[in-house]
Amino acid sequence: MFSKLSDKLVETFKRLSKRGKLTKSEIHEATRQLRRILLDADVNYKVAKQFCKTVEQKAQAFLENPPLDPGKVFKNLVQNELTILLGTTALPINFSSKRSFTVILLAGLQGSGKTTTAAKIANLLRSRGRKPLLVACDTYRPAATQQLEILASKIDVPCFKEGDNPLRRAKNSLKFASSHGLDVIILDTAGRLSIDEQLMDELNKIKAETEPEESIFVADSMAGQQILSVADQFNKSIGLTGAILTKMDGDARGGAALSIREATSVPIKFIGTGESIEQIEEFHPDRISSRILGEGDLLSLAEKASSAIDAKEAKKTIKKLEKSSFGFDDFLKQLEMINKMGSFSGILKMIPGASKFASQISEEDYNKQLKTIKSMIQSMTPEERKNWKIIKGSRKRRIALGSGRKVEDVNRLLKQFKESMKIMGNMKKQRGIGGLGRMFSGKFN
Ligand SMILES: Nc1nc2c(ncn2[C@@H]2O[C@H](COP(=O)(O)OP(=O)(O)OP(=O)(O)O)[C@@H](O)[C@H]2O)c(=O)[nH]1
Ligand SMILES: [Mg+2]
Repeated sequence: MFSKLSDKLVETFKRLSKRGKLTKSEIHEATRQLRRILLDADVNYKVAKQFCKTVEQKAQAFLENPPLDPGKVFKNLVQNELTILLGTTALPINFSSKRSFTVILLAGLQGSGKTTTAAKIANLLRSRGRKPLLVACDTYRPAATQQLEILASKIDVPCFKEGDNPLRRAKNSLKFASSHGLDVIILDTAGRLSIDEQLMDELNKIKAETEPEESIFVADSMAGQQILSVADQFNKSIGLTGAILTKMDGDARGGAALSIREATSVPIKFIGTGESIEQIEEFHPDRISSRILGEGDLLSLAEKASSAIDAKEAKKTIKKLEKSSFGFDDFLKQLEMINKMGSFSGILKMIPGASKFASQISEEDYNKQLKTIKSMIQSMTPEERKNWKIIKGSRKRRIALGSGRKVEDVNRLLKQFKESMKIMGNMKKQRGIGGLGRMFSGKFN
């Protein structure tokens, strides 16, 4: 997400820092570069122009008292303006205080990710103690209801499909939720290839019938600039309370998505960062701008961790680390938790200072190393997995043979394991699992 944009910005600030002085022409040159970088990232032209104008004006205020590190000043300015551009503060879901349930209507073009996102939101809200109901309001595409049903059963959330048209289903779902004690109703509607009156008419009828607290536009961030005009039209026709940007994990330059708030005034509520159910994040403008400027985002990482990590398991791990009885079997469990948090490079990008490694360790390399490490652990006996200290001489040879590796590889695995134990031991007060990263620092050829 935004990796190119991020790299180029960081480079511009570095260059400015090296110059060591801030003059009118330096500011002008830097904002010119900034504009080019934003346009390259597909930020809307008007939005980029206004953004750079503001940054240039604010930077000029520093001319009277030139700062020691102009790059840093410029970076802070850009970061602040970026946060404002993205909406300043996070806007969480607005839950009803009047009814026993809250209705969330999801709308958008075909294939934008509505159905997937409906399930992701249901899963997220359920993990926070809500009782969601997913409602299949797409009766046009034969497999649409089934798609939502499959996702719903995966996350163990009820899926409602009573009624032969979208409006009836939406209407019936309110009664069903009331009588079953469900408190969030998520309406997954049908998409169209482009905006048409019939679609808007149907959405307006559903809205009138269900009075949703949230009417959210689901935007495919890979679709580029067109999402701005589509969002604008949805907003004008049905009135939106927010937008969700899906597929932010893709190669798309992402700038169009970043412009949506400024160009349409519709606040961004969530971003989708992958195909699996857990890959959704609440949108926090300050955290995203921090991530774009290469500063990492520990808060979001901590939230991801808390939803992926089983608190009981985490406590057990800390105890084991304290008693130095953490073994390879525990290590495998930790890896599973990390996998639940998303891609390895995605996690690295959220750690301040580690984002530069994200581009050094490719997802492919990571997966390859993971496979090698797993194959060696799988060749260990249960006893060895519990107590790695007994792995010596002939045991090492057996493990190497069993996994098709060399004894040096087993030695390396043990060495890395020992080092990561040390790091984790030091981090245990912060309950860190970061030490596991050490396991992937040396390559197995
Ligand atoms: N990589 C990635 N893929 C996503 C994300 N969200 C959705 N997808 C994929 O996008 C495709 C379309 O998703 P759906 O949820 O079926 O989209 P939809 O808007 O319901 O589509 P229609 O009902 O046909 O209008 C699927 O292959 C999803 O797995 C995301 O955040 N990242
Ligand atoms: Mg769908």
